[in-house]
Amino acid sequence: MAEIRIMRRVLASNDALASSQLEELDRNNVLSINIMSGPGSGKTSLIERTIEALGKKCRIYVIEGDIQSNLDAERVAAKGAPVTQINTQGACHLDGMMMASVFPQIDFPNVDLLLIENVGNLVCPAEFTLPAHYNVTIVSTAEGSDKPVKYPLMFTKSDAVIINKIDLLPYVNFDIGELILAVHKLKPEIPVIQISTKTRAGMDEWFAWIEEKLAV
Ligand SMILES: Nc1nc2c(ncn2[C@@H]2O[C@H](COP(=O)(O)OP(=O)(O)O)[C@@H](O)[C@H]2O)c(=O)[nH]1
Ligand SMILES: [Mg+2]
Repeated sequence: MAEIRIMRRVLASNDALASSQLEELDRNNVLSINIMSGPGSGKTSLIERTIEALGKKCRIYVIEGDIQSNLDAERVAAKGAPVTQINTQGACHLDGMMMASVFPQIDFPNVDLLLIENVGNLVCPAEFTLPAHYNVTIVSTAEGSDKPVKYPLMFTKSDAVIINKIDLLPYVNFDIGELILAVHKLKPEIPVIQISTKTRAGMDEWFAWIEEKLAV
């Protein structure tokens, strides 16, 4: 019981921190999007394509979360966007304390869009609120279409779901109808956007989704 109480307190203090960080973003007119998925679903690839498509229209800043390495930050930097890598040293999610360690270095008055790549994991990232206006979950076709049923919190916390790697549909057992049905059972109105970051199919729908949020 004591453990449950401590966990509740940890989550409550994280929520408070994230909401004060969100206020800082609001003061600076920064739209923040937290991108979550299992490892390898295409978070970094989505960020790379987004920088290519929107990098000239708006000032993008990226925070990369990984247990170890700078590999994703190097990929993002190669696309020309400023980026900070957070290594969580074993933690399976990003949280407000980790954001607090990098926020002071970011020149928010000169940022329009903050993209946060969470640690690849379908469980913990959903429990730790980040300073984000929107949460987006990616499922790739290679993972199977049962993920919303197995990991519901991730999907109920999301504002959009992306199905990536649709170029692989002929080769994998992935039922798009089943996935959409399961997602809508958890959250009826949520958009489900089908893309391939490889062939770029469907990417315009994703860019339009972001541009609509940027315009608000
Ligand atoms: N076939 C295919 N591969 C993809 C697609 N998107 C990403 N990948 C590949 O999937 C792997 C993992 O992608 P990455 O963006 O690093 O995923 P992350 O771990 O979620 O950041 C890489 O080898 C990508 O090239 C896609 O739409 N189709
Ligand atoms: Mg990545």
